[in-house]
Amino acid sequence: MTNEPMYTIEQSSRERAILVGIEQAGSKWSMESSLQELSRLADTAGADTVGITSQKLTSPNPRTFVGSGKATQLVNMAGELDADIIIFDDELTPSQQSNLEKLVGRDVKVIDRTALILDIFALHAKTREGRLQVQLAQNEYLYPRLRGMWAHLASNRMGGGVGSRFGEGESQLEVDRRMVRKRITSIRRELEHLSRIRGVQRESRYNSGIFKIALVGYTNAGKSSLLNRLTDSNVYADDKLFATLDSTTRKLILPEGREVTLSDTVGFIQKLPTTLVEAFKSTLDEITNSDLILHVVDASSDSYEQQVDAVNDVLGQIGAESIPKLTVFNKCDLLDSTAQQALAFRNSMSIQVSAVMGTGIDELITRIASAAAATDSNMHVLIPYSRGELVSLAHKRCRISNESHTELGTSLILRVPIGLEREFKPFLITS
Ligand SMILES: Nc1nc2c(ncn2[C@@H]2O[C@H](COP(=O)(O)OP(=O)(O)OP(=O)(O)O)[C@@H](O)[C@H]2O)c(=O)[nH]1
Ligand SMILES: [Mg+2]
Repeated sequence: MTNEPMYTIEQSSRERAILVGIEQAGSKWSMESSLQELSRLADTAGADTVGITSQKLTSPNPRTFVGSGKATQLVNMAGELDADIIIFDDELTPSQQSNLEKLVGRDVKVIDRTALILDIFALHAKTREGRLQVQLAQNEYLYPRLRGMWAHLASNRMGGGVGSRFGEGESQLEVDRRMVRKRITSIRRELEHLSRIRGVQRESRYNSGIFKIALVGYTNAGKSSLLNRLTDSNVYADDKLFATLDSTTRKLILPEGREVTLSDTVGFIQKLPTTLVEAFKSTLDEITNSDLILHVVDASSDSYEQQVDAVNDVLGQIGAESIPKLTVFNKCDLLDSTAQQALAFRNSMSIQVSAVMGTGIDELITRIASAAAATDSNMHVLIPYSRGELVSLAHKRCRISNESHTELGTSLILRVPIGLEREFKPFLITS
């Protein structure tokens, strides 16, 4: 199932990271699981976690995020552990980041979860559109931080590695506010152009009456693996966060012969930077324009409920909350039968599968077929023999319950997807 990795990070170039978490009352996520996830993000970006520290706070310190005592402790820790980078689990304000950098000294970078996620996106973006979307988000993030970052670059401390893949291919000269604004405007313009092209492609798919399904879910839930399993494809799937950035669409032929499309999409994560959600609007349109969302959930994760909430939050942000949704619990091969039963009991409308083992896939396909049929309308048409292509279209895209040949043409009783109704309307038998 797993292809060759799309990139490799040499062990020798891996960095040593210290993670910093804040325990805040009322948070849905436990600090431990959030930090565990941060460590996986760091790993994906090319840094090994060598130390973790945390603090209980009601609100962050405006100067250094953590308290001043903790900040001093962090400086010492960085020295003792020979750290290259300190990663905060929450977003730092530009001034907190710059104060912390001053404190910690020359050789250590200070970044936050957002910068780390942007970094991974930069590493994984493959298409022109994907790269531009990441660059847009990076520039938006960079803009208020320019002063601190500029001092950073000028003193040549960010020699590369995690958190420094900003402004790919840009000269130092460009790194000032005016240039960043200009860059943002020009990226936006190009993205709008690409988005229009994508819109036209989507429109033609809509007109073709194809039922569109989007695989949506928390990063690493198994969306790409499920796409591969359902469509016998070989898209990149890996035990890395954000393995997929660009959406891939594949055809799925249902047992009745009808074609639908299945799109793999970028994974979500808690505290997903809003700059990324905005920048990825066009890619996320793949979700908002779908007829059915398969919400893929990693049932083996201890935090699956929080992950479901995080995904639903983003779906709300992009205006996709009203699209019909089917929850697909994946990785059920990793659960024992008691856990499987409990899951089914608590989520009666959902379905359990294993993309890797292939269990539950037939049932999933049946559920997809009924969801696709639910939006269709019943028609009885008589297609003249001169319009044979319409009969072929019906076989490809509709569900036919009766087909007979008369003197005047082919008589079909069928369920027609909304997008195709106008093709068949002229041939309706009204009696
Ligand atoms: N045990 C088990 N592992 C699975 C299953 N489905 C996927 N995986 C593994 O989970 C990891 C992530 O799978 P992907 O398909 O890349 O997940 P994704 O949702 O596309 O992740 P991103 O693109 O990174 O957001 C891979 O190592 C898969 O082999 C499953 O049903 N069972
Ligand atoms: Mg994927």
